[in-house]
Amino acid sequence: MKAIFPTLLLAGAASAHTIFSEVAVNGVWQGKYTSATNGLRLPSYDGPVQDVTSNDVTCNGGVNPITYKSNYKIPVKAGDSISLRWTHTLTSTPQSDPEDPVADGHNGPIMVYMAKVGDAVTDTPRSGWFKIYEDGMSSDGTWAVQRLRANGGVVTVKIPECLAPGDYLFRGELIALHAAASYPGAQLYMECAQFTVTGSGSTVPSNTVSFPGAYSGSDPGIKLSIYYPKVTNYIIPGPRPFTCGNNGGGSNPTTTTTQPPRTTTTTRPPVTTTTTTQPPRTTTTTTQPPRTTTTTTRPPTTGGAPLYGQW
Ligand SMILES: [Cu+2]
Repeated sequence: MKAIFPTLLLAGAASAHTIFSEVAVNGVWQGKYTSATNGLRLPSYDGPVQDVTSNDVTCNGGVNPITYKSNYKIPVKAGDSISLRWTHTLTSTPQSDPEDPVADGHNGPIMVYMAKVGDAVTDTPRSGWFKIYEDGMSSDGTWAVQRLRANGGVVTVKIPECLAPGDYLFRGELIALHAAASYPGAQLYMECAQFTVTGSGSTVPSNTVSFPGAYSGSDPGIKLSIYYPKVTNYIIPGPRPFTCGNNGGGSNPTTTTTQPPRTTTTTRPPVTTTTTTQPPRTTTTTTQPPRTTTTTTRPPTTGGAPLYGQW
């Protein structure tokens, strides 16, 4: 929070938080906070959780008490497409509030986790969480949160097709890193949706983490300055996403074992693309000077008017 950009932080950080406040299944929105069948556990206050060791990181609550608790489980099928809508407050819209879905400058990653439970309405599991989606910083330096803002607060993910039927909690998480240079500083925003998954899959991912437990205050993705030096290779916290057919089965890797594959996977497409098609490579080279220019322009930007609206 220390005033590298005092004006902007005062304008943006005091109350400009966010809530994962609505779910859609295959494009059909399930209802806002006033709906008893929205399947969500919602706080009325949009504040963050900053202590990553707190029980609040599971499904919020505690510092942001859950005031709207649905007793409904949203029926979904393995393979369905699920949209998450973040809003600045429970009542805001992008039309009514410039800080909806979240204030400009609350940059950071967006992740989705699931955990199989006995009863999605009553259980709040600490363990058994597997990640199904993550978006951090892309190679052009833009953040998941910027993409979220550009998309009206909506992120869409897919329920893994191989998942075994049953009740699951579905945990959407956005981390704002504008004040993450010291710990606690990163702002974690998470809510849980209650699902009953149907389908013919049989996989219960075994490569799971706990909340709390998945993150530590010293994680490079939790404690970092995103301003200086400018982040170029953001490391998203937690495990890499579960994918069907890869590590789907029984006795499988821990978080540590899974991480190398991720690097390999991430690296492969670029290599293949570059090797196979040389024109694209030229395109890439052409694109790089502009990027450098952008970087050079940023410091002045932060001092004065937000040229790109990113701070
Ligand atoms: Cu905030």
